[in-house]
Amino acid sequence: MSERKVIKTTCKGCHGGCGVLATVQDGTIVHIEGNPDAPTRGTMCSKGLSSIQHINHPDRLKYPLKRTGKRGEGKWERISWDEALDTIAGRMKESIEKHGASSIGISQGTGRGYNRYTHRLARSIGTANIITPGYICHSPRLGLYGLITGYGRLYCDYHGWGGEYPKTQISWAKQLEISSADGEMAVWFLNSLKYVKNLIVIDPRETALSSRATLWLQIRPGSDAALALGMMNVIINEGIHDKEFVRDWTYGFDKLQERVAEYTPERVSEITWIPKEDIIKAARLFAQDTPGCIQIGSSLERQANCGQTLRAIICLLGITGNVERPGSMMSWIPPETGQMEDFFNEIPLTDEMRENIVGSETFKLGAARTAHSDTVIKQLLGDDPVIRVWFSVGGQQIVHLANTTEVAKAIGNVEFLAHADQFMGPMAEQADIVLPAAHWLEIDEIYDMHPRFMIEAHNKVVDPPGEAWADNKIFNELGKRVAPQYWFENVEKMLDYQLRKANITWKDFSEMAFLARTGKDQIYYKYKTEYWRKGGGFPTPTGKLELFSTVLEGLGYDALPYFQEPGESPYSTPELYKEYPLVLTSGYRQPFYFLSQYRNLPWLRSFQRDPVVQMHPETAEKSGIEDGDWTWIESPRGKIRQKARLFPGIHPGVVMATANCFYPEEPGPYHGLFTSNPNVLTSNDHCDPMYGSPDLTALLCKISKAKDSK
Ligand SMILES: Nc1nc2c(c(=O)[nH]1)N[C@H]1C(S)=C(S)[C@@H](COP(=O)(O)OP(=O)(O)OC[C@H]3O[C@@H](n4cnc5c(=O)[nH]c(N)nc54)[C@H](O)[C@@H]3O)O[C@H]1N2
Ligand SMILES: Nc1nc2c(c(=O)[nH]1)N[C@H]1C(S)=C(S)[C@@H](COP(=O)(O)OP(=O)(O)OC[C@H]3O[C@@H](n4cnc5c(=O)[nH]c(N)nc54)[C@H](O)[C@@H]3O)O[C@H]1N2
Ligand code: SF4
Ligand SMILES: [Mo]
Repeated sequence: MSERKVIKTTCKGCHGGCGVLATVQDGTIVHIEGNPDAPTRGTMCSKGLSSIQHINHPDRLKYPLKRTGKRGEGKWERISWDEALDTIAGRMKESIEKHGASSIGISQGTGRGYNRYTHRLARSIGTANIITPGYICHSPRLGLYGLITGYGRLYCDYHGWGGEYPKTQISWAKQLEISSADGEMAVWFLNSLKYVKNLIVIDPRETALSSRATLWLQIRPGSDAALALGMMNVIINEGIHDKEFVRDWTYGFDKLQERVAEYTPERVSEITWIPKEDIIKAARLFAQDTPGCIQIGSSLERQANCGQTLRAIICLLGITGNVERPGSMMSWIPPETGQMEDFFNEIPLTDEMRENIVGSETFKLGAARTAHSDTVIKQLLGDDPVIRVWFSVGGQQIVHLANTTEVAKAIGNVEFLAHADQFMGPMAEQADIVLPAAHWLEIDEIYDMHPRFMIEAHNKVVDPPGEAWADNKIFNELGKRVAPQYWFENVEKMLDYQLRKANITWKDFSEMAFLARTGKDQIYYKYKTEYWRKGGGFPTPTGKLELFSTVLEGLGYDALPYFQEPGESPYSTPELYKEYPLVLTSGYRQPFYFLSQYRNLPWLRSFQRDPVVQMHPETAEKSGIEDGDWTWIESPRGKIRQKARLFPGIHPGVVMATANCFYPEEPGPYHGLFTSNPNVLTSNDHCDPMYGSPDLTALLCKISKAKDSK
């Protein structure tokens, strides 16, 4: 038998991070399992474990392709990498000459470990028009945490390195055990539950976590800011806030006290549909059983009031002293390499780039470093769009943005679109050039999805199919053509450069598999040291944790948190509510899919063939819907079909649709994009004033039984 070799690597089948042992024989992977010595302790999920099926999938893109027919007609011709990259670079240069660098949009989907390349490519050519779903996923949290810590990354301290685990944990619109998202891994969180005293789940649906929680608050989607304000009302009125921390380290407590007085438990109960007693109980547990942390989920960021929701939650953390204390919210110090984000931050964002960001005049926080996607779309429907050349790597705006009908039309109007992916999905179908991208088992790369306390190595285990390239190679080779001074002779040199501060090379790191700063190497209570600021304090204009935000005030926003109804809701649009009597939310990550991915993998598809909409049995009965029926879900924008799943754990006034879905097996160019995707129903007209986030997870709908299936 020929030799078997075990290679250590890292999975990014989701936002990633599980350490992996991959066994290869004769250039083929024969086995995959978790690496017990990695920080993720050998755990892996179904998505990572299905990677052998993924890499060998017959539909993998293998060669660069050039469109030969009309856009979306599905006629392609194989071309060389040189022709593909020369064409893209040529179109970029032409557009820069005619319309300026801001006419180039660089896009990605959710983070897949290459965010730093998207940003570096953009900045290296002089544009900050980066189109990402960040403004509906994670960035609002980071931006608003940034008002406190200057840096913007606060994570739940699940690790116990400071001698304590969180005693009270709030899981707020989050299924961490499934989604492993946003800098955390399920395994760390699940381990911390051994030590937790109170687990509070805030979710309109019963979840795996709510069934074991001390308290489950079944909230109306989109009303979370009111809940946070109501909890603060209770805490401050009962005098159970952290008085010492508030006195010494916060700014604007009196003004906050005045503001939260408006949010009595009675009023908040009406707004949120949560019993008053439960609001009071949650407030008391969180304030009194400290330390505590709040794991925020991105459902809160896919709403047009997300900025103030997050501000309110942050103030709740502030008045309970749950920042930088062991077992509370921590901002981790990176390993010796420094933050991998330095790779793009070292190219300054100039005033010119900033001024030309699409949407920056309106959404002062959301479009401060990246473009506002919905404005990009609206402009593309008009005569004079800013974005002319769009370079897209992973991520399908056509699937993930609000109002699919408009988005599909807009993307069809882009002057020139190139897209790099592993498969031909609805976004790739719209492109002029398609580039084949490698899978994580086929690349050498430093993995740093979310800057945290560790970085990990993706080590190439097998060759990619055909001529597919690693994304980092695609960025580097395109970068060399458009802004050579910022790019590298080859990928290895580029990786060495990113590791230089730790005095190691890519070869060293590849063998190490990960580099982490853990335990005693982390510093708690940074505000009591000079870590952030000479003489101590928070890195804010006042040196304090700003409950009243001087930065927001300066930008012309309300400096104190408040609650605002979603654009469409039982209370903001009562007339519409008569016709559309249910609140619709979407998302609820499933363990076997990652957004639109993996529906083409037979094993994963077997867990849930069709997208399902969860509804309460009483709600279904009113419309004559039975479990398993195909069901119409309608909003003023359109209608889609999903299969009904009757679920007593969901609020009877709420339905939950599966998001980011199309049918890879259906014909192009859209692959069933309009059949079941909830974004056919969502609106891009009401957006959060700070971040520009539209209401993807809080709108109105009606349901009825569909006669036919798809
Ligand atoms: N397996 C898997 N993992 C994933 C993903 C995936 O598709 N599959 N997607 C990745 C991505 S991009 C992201 S952003 C993360 C998201 O990960 P999470 O933030 O955990 O996201 P969801 O599971 O969509 O939503 C969490 C919970 O929010 C609830 N919810 C919906 N609306 C509201 C509301 O208005 N208020 C409150 N309080 N709760 C609400 C839902 O019922 C759901 O149980 O997961 C990442 N990880
Ligand atoms: N209604 C509603 N809309 C939503 C959401 C919701 O919950 N409800 N969630 C929102 C959120 S949080 C997010 S983050 C977005 C996500 O939206 P996207 O990130 O755009 O997700 P996908 O549509 O799955 O597109 C991902 C694409 O990247 C490709 N891909 C995967 N890995 C790689 C890789 O390593 N390299 C390359 N080149 N390509 C790769 C996949 O094949 C796929 O085509 O959707 C948002 N839209
Ligand atoms: S949780 Fe994410 S990183 Fe871990 S095995 Fe699953 S897909 Fe891979
Ligand atoms: Mo996301």
